[in-house]
Amino acid sequence: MRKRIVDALLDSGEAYLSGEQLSQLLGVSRTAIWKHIKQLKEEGYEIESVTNRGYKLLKMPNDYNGFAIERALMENKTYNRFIQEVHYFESIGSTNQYAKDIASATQNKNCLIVADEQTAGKGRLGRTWESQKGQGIWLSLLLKPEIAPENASYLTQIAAVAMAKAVCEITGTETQIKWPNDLILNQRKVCGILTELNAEINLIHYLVIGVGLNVSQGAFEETISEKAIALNEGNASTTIDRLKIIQKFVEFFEMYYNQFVLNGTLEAVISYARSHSATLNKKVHLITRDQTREVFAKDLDAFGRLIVINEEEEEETVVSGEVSVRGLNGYI
Ligand code: BT5
Repeated sequence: MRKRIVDALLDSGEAYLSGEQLSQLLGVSRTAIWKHIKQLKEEGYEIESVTNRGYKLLKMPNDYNGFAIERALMENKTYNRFIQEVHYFESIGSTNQYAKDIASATQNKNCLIVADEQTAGKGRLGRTWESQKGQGIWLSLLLKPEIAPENASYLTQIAAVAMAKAVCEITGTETQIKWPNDLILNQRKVCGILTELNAEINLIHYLVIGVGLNVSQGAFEETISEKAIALNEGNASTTIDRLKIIQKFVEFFEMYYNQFVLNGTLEAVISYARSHSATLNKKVHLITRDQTREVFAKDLDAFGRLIVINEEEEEETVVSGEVSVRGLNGYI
């Protein structure tokens, strides 16, 4: 609908189009038109509204916008409408929070939420995620998979591998995966993933996978400047097409998601995660909620769980937690 409104405004050029005219043209109520116009403004369209005259489009947003993202997804050769709705914001608190807010209203649709800036980006465990305007890809997938809640963390691995592969394909840059959810470039964090789940004991209501990828930051806030990096590695003259990365990310994610949700296999994902791991074959600090232990990271099992050799020289399988390779204060 919003695309049709934009087309109508473009056709009308310098002339104003009234709410009534738009409503007749598109067969929806004036209130619906008003709501779509409001959302278009949030997406960066400059639309003038004048009482008794109507609406006039003054300026389109930059190339990074909801329609451009939808168009890019449709260009995927293998794309089968995996994403049924794209929501784009020039600025928002957190795409994960927005995804949760709309979860019940979107029924069974898979949605992609993208923002050019987040003012309250979230990391795990209440941490914050720096998401400056125009500098990265800040997106969330809202999904309603029919899988057991305890398997939800596997989708985080799928997202990590899909993003690592997308980055590699579009920019040629190889990143490493720090178990379970970070992408690393030159020993620093270039991407983080936050998966949030709303479920009953054996039923997922919805799942939100938030991915933050630093693309072209010049400088990070001081507190993270030692451990964060962007794909352009601080070089302002390197241009990286965020749309193309999103397009490839969704393409890979859809492929692996279907392999897992429909056929129960994660083989290709785990094989990529193993060969691109920043964690395996190293002594690591394993950080769980109440303790930190030094263990040896031996392998990933068929579901991407971390197999470690513990202090008693016994093999142990770890489902969740964080690892630090260099030490408690080091980053990777
Ligand atoms: C994560 O948390 O790595 C998950 C980040 C998820 C961000 C996405 S963006 C789209 C979606 N909407 C959201 O609101 N969130 C998701 P964690 O492992 O807890 O790492 C957080 C820590 O990384 C912080 O405490 C900082 O030390 C560091 N950090 C913050 N911003 C960073 C950045 N842009 N790049 C690298 N490190 C960062």
